[in-house]
This record gives sequence, C-alpha cells and structure tokens, in this order.
Amino acid sequence: MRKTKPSLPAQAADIAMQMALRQISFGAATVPSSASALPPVAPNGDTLVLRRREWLLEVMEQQRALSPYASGLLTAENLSGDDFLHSFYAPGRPVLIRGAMTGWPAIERWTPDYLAERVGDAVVEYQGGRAGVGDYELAKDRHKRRGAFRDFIALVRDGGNDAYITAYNSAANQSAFAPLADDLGQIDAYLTGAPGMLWIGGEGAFTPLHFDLTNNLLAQVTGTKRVILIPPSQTGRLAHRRHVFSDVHDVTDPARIAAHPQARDVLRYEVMLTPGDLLFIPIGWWHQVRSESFSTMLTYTSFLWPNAGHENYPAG
Ligand SMILES: O=C(O)CCC(=O)C(=O)O
Repeated sequence: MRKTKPSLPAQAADIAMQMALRQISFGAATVPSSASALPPVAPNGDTLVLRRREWLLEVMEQQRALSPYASGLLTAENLSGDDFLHSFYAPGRPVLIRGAMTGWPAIERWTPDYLAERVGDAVVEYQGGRAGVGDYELAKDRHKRRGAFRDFIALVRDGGNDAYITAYNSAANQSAFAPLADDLGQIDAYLTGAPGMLWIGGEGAFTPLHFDLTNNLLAQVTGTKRVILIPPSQTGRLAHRRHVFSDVHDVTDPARIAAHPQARDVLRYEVMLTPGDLLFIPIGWWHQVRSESFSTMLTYTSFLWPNAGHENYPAG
C-alpha cells in the first residue's frame, strides 16, 4: 500500500480546504484529562483484545485513505503556526515544511572542515562501536564514547554507521557545541526557542525503525537523509516487542522482510530531507532514518503546545 504524494498545488488546496472545514464550529469534545484514566491493560494472554484494537486501527487507516484531505504526507511552504497546529500538530499528521530555515548561516557553513575548525579539540560524547551490532539503539549506554571532536569528524568524514552524534548525546555536548549557536536561527512559529538536539554523522549512519514518545521536529542543516514514516495504525505488522523499537529494524532490507513477512505490505511514506527542510513526526509514528551523505540535523521537541505523551507511556 504505497502512497504517492499529491502535487504541490493539490497540497496547497488540501491545506486550504482543511482550514476552511475547521472554521465550521463544532461542539467541544470531551477529552480525557490524562492517560492515567485508561483502564488496565488486557490480562496476559488476552490477545483477542489486542487484535480487535489492531483491526480498528487498520480499518480507520483504510477509511482515511479514501481522501487526500484526511491522509497522505503533504509538503507545505511557509506554513503559519495556526495552520501547523490545526492541520498537522493537533491531528497528529506528519508534514514536510520548506522555507522555515531560510537565512540560517549553518546551512552554508556546516561542512566537516568548518565544524572541526570551530569546535576543535573540545571533548564530545558520541555513539560508537555500532557497526555489525544489531541493538545499538536499544543498548544506547553501552555505545557511549568520548573523544576530541576533531577526531570524531575524522571518523565520520568517509561515511559508515560506526560513529554518530545523536540526540541522546546532546546534554553532554552543550558546552562543546556552544561556538555553533550563532549559526542557527529560530523557528518561532512552532517552537518555544529552547535549543535543539544535534545529530552529526557520515553517509550510511542509520537509525532503525522506532517511534518517539513526543512529537518531534527534524531540521535538516547539511546533507541529505532518507526518512521512512509509517503510521501508528500499522503497529500490528511491525513486531513491536522492545521499548519503542520494531524487530523489523529496517523495512527496506529484504532479509528482514523475509523474517517478518507481515511487514511487507506496510503502509509507508518516504521523504528525502535536504538542507533547510523541516519534517514534523507526530508522536507514535514509526520512522527509520538513513544518512545519504555527511549530515547535520537538529531535532526539537519544545513545541508551543502540550507535548507530554511520554509521561504516561507504559514502558513495561
Ligand atoms: O536522524 C536520525 O538518524 C534519527 C532521528 C530520529 O529518529 C529521531 O529524532 O527520533
């Protein structure tokens, strides 16, 4: 069930139509105040309850697919905060946004040489020893490494998945990356201004299939990344057994699909992120990301609207 993107004019009309529809006032819905009000999970072994939930999610997805106003991955230019909230953030619908990072000096400047020069020999934390290991994201702590930033750049300059600075390293790297702050702009229409989390890696850096426990905005600065997005309705096909990860790991890998044939026909969208692109990934949407070149990116979770889904996640 692959989807093709509507053409640009169709996308613009789509957003306009959605906004028009939303001007019609409906009575306010009653919203549960917190997920803690949910009943307890199905007793162990009660798979019928879970299968019925999966059935409902898939049927609803098929129904949304009847209309481009209700489904699909849109591209928007210069999207206002209100349009983002009403058409994407509140409905939990992904969107690729262009034009919001225009003028950021980082987009021109952040080459491996510039970064190595600016950050120099400051010690940074990164994820290392990943090559040939299957669970490097699940076992994040085991893969933490420290070293001079200049040496890290030498490790990733020629590509590979062995070393990667990820959001998980961001708290440890704040002072090392302070000299880069002036190269960044603000995304005031959607975000509070809190700093983003930096990702730096070489061609081939790969983040396996998972979902986040918050809404997330990816801001691509340097290079290209191929992102595959899969709606939450497809969870039953994705062997979701460990934390936020899928045992399928990579839906583009034929060997993985052979091992998990239920994932073969999963509904998925593909985006190639290029410098200056923002990608909104709503909470619960599965995604996997591969760097197609040396890449730098920031991720933001500090939206102007509530983003605390993680507080009630049944981590198990
Ligand atoms: O860019 C990447 O490698 C992964 C980004 C991601 O998965 C995330 O921010 O949740």
